[in-house]
Amino acid sequence: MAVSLIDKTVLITGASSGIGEACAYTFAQAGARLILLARRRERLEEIAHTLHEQYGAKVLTLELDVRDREAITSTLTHIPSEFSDVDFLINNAGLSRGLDTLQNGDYVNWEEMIDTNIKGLLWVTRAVLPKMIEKGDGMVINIASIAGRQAYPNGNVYCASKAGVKMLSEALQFDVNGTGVRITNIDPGLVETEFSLVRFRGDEKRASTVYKGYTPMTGEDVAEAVLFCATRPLHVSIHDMLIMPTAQASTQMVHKNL
Ligand code: NDP
Ligand code: 8X3
Repeated sequence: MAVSLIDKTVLITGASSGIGEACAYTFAQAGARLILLARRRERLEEIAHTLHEQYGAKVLTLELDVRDREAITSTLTHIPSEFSDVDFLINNAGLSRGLDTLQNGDYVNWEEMIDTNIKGLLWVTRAVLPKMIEKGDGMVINIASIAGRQAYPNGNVYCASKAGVKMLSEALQFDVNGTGVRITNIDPGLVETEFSLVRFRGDEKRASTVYKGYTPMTGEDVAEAVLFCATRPLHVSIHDMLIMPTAQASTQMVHKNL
C-alpha cells in the first residue's frame, strides 16, 4: 500500500527556492506537516504563509545555515514537540559556485561547495537519523545530481561534491540496513531554478543562457519524483533515480534550438 503523508513530518533543507520550495508545495498538498530550513527567513515565511492558506499545512520555519554544525545540531535535536518526529528528511540544500578549471579555481568557492553540499548534508543527517532508527521508520532523500555521475568541463569541485553525496547515499544503505529506514538518492539533470544565478553570482544574462533553446525540468518535476519515492509501500525502497529533461542526453549533450 502506498504510504500516506497525512500527518507525517517532512524536513526539507534548502526550502526557500527551486527544488526545495517545490517539494514544500508538493508535500503540503499531500497532507504533510513541514519543517522548512534555509538561510533566507523572509522567503521561508512567505512560503509557509502560502502553504497554510492554500493547504492548511502546519509549517515550522528554521532560519539556519547547514554549514553551521553547532546550530544545526542543537536546533534539530530540540525541535518543538509537534514537529520533532521527522518521518522524511529531504537533503536538498546545495549550490555551485563558479565554473573554472581546477588550476585556476577559487579556494573560497571550493570550500563553500564542499561545506554546503557534503558537510552540511552530514550535519543535518547526523542530527535526524538516530531518531528514525530508534523508531524503526523514516526516510532520507538526498538530492545529488547528474554531475555526480558524469563530470563536465570546469565542473570539477561541484561534480566531486555531488559524487560525494551519491556515495554517501550508497554507504548509508549499509548503515540503516535492517532498521526499517529507507534511503533514496535522486540525480536530476538540468532544472531551471536559481542554481545558475547562484553559480554565476547574480549574473542573470549568463544564468539564463543555461536554460535557453530547450525545455529544462522545473522544480515541480523533481518534487513529483521525490513524492513518488516517498510514497512507495514501506517494503519498497528506491535506492537511486536519474531524472533528466528529454532534451538532455548527458552533462555534455543537450539538444538546443538556438
Ligand atoms: P536553488 O538555488 O534554487 O536552491 C538552493 C536552495 O539551497 C535554496 O533554498 C538555498 O536557500 C539553499 N541553501 C544553499 N546554501 C545553503 C546553506 N548554507 N544553508 C541552508 N540552505 C542553503 O537551486 P536548486 O533548487 O536547483 O538546488 C537544490 C539542490 O538541487 C542543490 O543541492 C543542487 O545542487 C541540486 N541540483 C540542482 C540542479 C539544477 O539543475 N538546478 C540539478 C541537479 C541537482 P538560502 O539561500 O535561503 O539558504
Ligand atoms: C546541476 C546540474 O549539470 O548544471 O547539478 O551541474 S549541472
